[in-house]
Amino acid sequence: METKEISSNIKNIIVKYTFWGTVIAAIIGGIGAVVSSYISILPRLPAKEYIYRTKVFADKFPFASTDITVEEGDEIWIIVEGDDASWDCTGSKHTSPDGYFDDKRNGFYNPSANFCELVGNIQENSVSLRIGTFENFIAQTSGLLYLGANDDPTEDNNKIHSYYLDNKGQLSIKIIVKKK
Ligand SMILES: [Ca+2]
Repeated sequence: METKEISSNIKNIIVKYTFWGTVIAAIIGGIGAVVSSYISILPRLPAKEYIYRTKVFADKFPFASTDITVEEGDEIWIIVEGDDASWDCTGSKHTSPDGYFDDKRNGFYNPSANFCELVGNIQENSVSLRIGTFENFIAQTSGLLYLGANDDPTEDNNKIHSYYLDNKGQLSIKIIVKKK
């Protein structure tokens, strides 16, 4: 009788220790799993993104700075806000930020873009950009981002940039810069 009771108590103690041992092992294992999952998540965290809002005026030349400095390799989205956004580069004919359809002219600020298309450049190297209503690109140079309307920048009758003077309207622009 005596022997049986003792062995029974020992068995209970062993069971108790085994139970807590399993719990502690599970907790340590759990912490380890959490830590390792964080380590695997870290390299996949999203890169830093900056969102800006600005206005661009059709009659402004030289173009106004957006005060946004981009760096070579940054991914950039330029989005004109508003479904019916429009401006005017003739004084009498509105157009979307994509400009007057298929109206490209030599001597314009950007000859490969439509007349009155939203265009821009990145200073100091002055890399020219076609934007229109929406554009997504990787910056090929570093510098300040300038935006404006594509029109004729030549001087006329001693009036500086007179072809910009009849332009009307402005666009609300959202710019997203995702750092490389
Ligand atoms: Ca004009």
